[in-house]
Amino acid sequence: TDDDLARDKRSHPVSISVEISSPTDHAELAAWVREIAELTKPDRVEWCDGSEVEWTRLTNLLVEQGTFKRLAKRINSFYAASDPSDVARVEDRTFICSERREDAGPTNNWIDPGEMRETFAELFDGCMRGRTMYVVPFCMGPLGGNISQLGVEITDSPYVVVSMRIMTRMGTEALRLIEERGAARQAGGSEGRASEGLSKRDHEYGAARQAGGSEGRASDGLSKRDHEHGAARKARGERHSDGQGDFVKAVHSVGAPLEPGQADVPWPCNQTKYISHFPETREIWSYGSGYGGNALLGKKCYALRIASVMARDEGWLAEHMLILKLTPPKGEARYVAAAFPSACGKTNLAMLRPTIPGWKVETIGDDIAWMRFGPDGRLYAINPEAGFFGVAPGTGETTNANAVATLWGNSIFTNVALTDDGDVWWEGLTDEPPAHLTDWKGRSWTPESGEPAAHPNARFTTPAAQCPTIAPEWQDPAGVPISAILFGGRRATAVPLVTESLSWQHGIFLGANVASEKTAAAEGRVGELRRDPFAMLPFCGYNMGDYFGHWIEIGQSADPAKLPRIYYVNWFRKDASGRFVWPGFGENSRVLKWIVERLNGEADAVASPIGNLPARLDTDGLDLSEQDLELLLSVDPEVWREEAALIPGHFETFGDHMPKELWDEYHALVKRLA
Ligand code: GTP
Ligand code: SPV
Ligand code: MN
Repeated sequence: TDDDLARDKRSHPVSISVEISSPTDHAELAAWVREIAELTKPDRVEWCDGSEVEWTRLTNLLVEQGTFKRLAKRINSFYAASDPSDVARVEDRTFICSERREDAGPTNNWIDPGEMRETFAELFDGCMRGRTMYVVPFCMGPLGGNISQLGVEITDSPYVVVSMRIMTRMGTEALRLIEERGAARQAGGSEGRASEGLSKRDHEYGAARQAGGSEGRASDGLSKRDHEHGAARKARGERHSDGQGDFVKAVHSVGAPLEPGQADVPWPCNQTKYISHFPETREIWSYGSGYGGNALLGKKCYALRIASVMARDEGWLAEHMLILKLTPPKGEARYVAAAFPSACGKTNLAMLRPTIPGWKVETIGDDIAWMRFGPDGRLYAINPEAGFFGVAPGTGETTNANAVATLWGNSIFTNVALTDDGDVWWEGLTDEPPAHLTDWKGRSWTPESGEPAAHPNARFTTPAAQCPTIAPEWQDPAGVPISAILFGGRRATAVPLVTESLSWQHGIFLGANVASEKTAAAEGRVGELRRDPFAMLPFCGYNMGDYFGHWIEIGQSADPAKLPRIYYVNWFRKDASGRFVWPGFGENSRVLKWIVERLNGEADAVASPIGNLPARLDTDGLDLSEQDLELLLSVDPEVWREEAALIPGHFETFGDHMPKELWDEYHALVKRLA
């Protein structure tokens, strides 16, 4: 607790000096590591190289400490049970510490950056005492790729280090890239970096935006945004010239210093938690939690919250999206990106096994997509991650056999249940549970126990390369060209199985209105409906109204014929008895088929007030009644007038940051519904 911490500090007013030998010639990096070590006062500092030797040493250490149990049944794999209070992202402890409150926007928690830094100066003072401080250089995206980005996470958690080794390109090679960037900057000033990191398309985009700004759009608030972008770009340029821009700085501590001789616990953490982001200086500071999204800082903190800000300033997109490759029986492969809120089916869709003959789905990514325009004017996406941090419950042979096959080894399982013979189990892995288990809280469990054996947000951490359906091009640094973007969420009512947007702008409108029933991926009440625009509510690093505007500008700067088409899907429609009407999972391939056929001009649609619906869906061999199909593919205008009536309240939250274009779409919808 805070009290303990305060007491702790009083009894140790010393500044422990740590021997830090830096294996890097990047002066700013070395200085920063020293600075953090002086603040946090660990017993040791270790630079991580990402090697197998290191992995073996750290996993052995984790087994010794009781954090990991080695699984007898899976090669090189481990079970971990977290502290029962540290099982999910903590959205109410997640902060965007922008200089101006307005830049965090109404959907983010904001703390003044100066105030936050003062708090951290206290909290982090001595917080790694008795522990090892690990320095983890990492690359998000294929090593050396143009869309890829670099970072360094400092952490006192070996669980985080070994997880980062699965989830990112971590270690020596990433460090070399940071050093190369530093050397290039010193040789060529800040221009070296600019031409390296930004494509020609970006420059055109910037120019188009400036031209647009002077074309008399001043009245609609866009010019204000443009000025802000300009200022941010300038600030970024300045940072680059002093070496601060070579990598994103991420500091993590579980917040549990150890007294000399004090025994550690299997899952150290602190009741006080802060997951804080400094968008202007591209920094992340995380305190008190060891859980994935709070502690693996390359993932949501960097690849979405910080990267969304970088993307805004540089004319690209950082999104909470899976990427899949879809090959029809005849014809060319298409790449699809899809944004669904946490625990709403991204991993499952990314690894889907089609039930329709001749169709093939391959996986590029399951959670995050970074997208930039390529030289041909199309939008190209990479998966910035190297592993999957997936929801375990509900993952089984019948739902996601490819995920199950990925998990054969080299994986970490957190908050699942343990079988008596040294394997893992969770609800949905098999139809019948084993007769006896140890549940995620370490208690003896039988099917009569009346509680799930695994936590509903239990997760596996596993290398993407092990996925049997991983696409050969998943590590292509240039990315893959996206043909369609899907939005969706859990909606028991109102929302059809699939809707095609009428235009890019209308597609943005659909994305801005995503609403979903809450899941266990974040702390809070499960089942409650909440708006989750673009599935980015917990992940957008700046004002969400500006974020909508950024998406609109992206479209306005592009050739409309080359933009992906936008769809809205809902696998979660329920009937009056509460049963899912759509079988989902592999059967979702039928919806993907309709989408591809639409892109190819081969399938018909019927107009509805909310968008285009399938004139016919391939349901051959599917056990689906006429009534069910009608429910899935129809729009009830009465229900939708009620849905529409909720939109102004949602949009008004964003005040004058809300783009006028989306209000236009709202009025057009109301007209179509009248
Ligand atoms: P995050 O990792 O939190 O971002 O989640 P995600 O979007 O990747 O969700 P995931 O694919 O892990 O699915 C979460 C839960 O939804 C699992 O329990 C799945 O079994 C369930 N689910 C996924 N797809 C479907 C579907 O098509 N129909 C139904 N009924 N459930 C699904
Ligand atoms: C999510 O919650 O969307 C996840 C898991 O993918 S976490 O990495 O914890 O954010
Ligand atoms: Mn996610």
